[in-house]
Amino acid sequence: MFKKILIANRGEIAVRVIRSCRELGILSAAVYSDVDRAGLHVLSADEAYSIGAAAAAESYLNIDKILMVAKRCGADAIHPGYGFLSENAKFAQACANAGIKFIGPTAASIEMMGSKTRARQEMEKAGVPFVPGTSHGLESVQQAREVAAKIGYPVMLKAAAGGGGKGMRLVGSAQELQSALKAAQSEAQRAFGDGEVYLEKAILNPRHIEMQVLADEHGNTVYLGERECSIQRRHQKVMEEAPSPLVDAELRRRMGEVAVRVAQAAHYHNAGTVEFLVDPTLEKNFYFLEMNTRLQVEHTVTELVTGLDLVELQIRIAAGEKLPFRQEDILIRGHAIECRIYAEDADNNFFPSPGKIETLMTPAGPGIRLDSGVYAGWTVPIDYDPLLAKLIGYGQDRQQAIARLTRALPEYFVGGIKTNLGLFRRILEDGDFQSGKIDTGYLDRLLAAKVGREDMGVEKSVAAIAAAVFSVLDSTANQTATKPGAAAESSWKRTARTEGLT
Ligand code: MV4
Repeated sequence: MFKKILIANRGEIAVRVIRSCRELGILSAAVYSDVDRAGLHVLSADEAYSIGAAAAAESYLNIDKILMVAKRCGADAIHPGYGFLSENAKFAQACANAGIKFIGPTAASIEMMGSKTRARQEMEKAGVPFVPGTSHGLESVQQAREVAAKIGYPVMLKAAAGGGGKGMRLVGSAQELQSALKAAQSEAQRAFGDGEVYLEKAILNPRHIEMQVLADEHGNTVYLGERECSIQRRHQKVMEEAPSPLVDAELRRRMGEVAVRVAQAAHYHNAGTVEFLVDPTLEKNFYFLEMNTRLQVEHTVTELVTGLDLVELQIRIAAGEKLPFRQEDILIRGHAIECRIYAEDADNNFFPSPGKIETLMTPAGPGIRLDSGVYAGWTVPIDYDPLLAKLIGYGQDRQQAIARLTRALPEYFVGGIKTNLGLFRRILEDGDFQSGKIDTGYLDRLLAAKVGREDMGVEKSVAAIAAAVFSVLDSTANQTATKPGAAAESSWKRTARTEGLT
């Protein structure tokens, strides 16, 4: 087993990796940029090393600096977390060349999945169902027209080097195709330094469902069930759950077996995620979309419903151990829902809202897990992704997971900066969410339907005045906790007390 692992990341995921290191008796080494000197991951690790300026290119993306620190501190492995260098084939290769184990797949697997056209070619060979379209870059408008006419509009233009929704274009008709292709190609060139663009049939109102896989370095590959990831805004996931309300045991097995085939075709090892689009028809046709060759933000919901520690398993796999279970040993039990808590202003188009956290109160209790990267007094820097923490509710079924999150959210208070915490109550109370009617357009619809801010203000004031009047009229109001129907009344008083803190 490794003696020391360097974590090439920051925030909640660095803290998460440190926790598994500690459980395994492995020393952890953090790295930090100038603005992260007092970050929670720095305080949590056994050792910490400065790697440069705030700009990620100078620090968390600087391969040479990170490898230099790893050698200097005697780390025998590097965990890349997610984002930053986690899906950088050059970094994985540089680690291998330096004799330091990269906790993840090989550079070759990362490279194969990094090119979406290359991945489509390989998946076609492996007999994996994927969306109809081209598996090579488009050569001309003429060729694009021919393919689009054959598969039918609308079609989607995508950058081969893209992924996660960047550089994507929906094209409704042949007339739009020429200008859309030109724009997509130059955009891809600018964003990725690679203008290759391919074409797929567009699946309208799809669900985004992904399958977690684990593969050891001895040829064993298993799937750990799916995550429903349809609740997103501008390709940024907001809430994820496992299992998906849409997926039954049979569909899970079919998707899982395809995901394992994808991993095997990529000679994959370590933890990975196979993304699928599921069409909104009753047949629930599913199509391979891409494979993420890293640990994902939302791995937590899979951990809760499988009872496994994915980071521990990543480390064991990288150390050469065999998977300690077979497919038939993996059971999905209960239901988990993750809320991504971002430092952003929900009232101002979800604009990032960094700054100093003046007050912090955190939820706990039955079925609640909080993976956080912040503390009271910490200044959230503007330089990185604004994810502060992940609040995860777990229960024996979806209803209990919802009830626990609904209970825990008002226990959570972040003072001094804006967060999206208020959004989750709206989602949890929404009828469509509660009945599992969610697709990739769900959150945009919910936000479009929102009541104007001014109206909300009036409503709040009226309710607060009403609560005050009732509390005077009803002399038993101070015993509200045990009275039926007391929740609404006391919640206003609680709101008033909480807001008094700001
Ligand atoms: C699609 C699609 C419809 N048809 N491809 C967006 C993220 C990237 N991973 C792929 N994406 C999509 N690809 C075809 N052929 C719709 C999306 C899509 C989407 C996918 C997952 C989660 C949210 C999404 C929101 C809008 C569009």
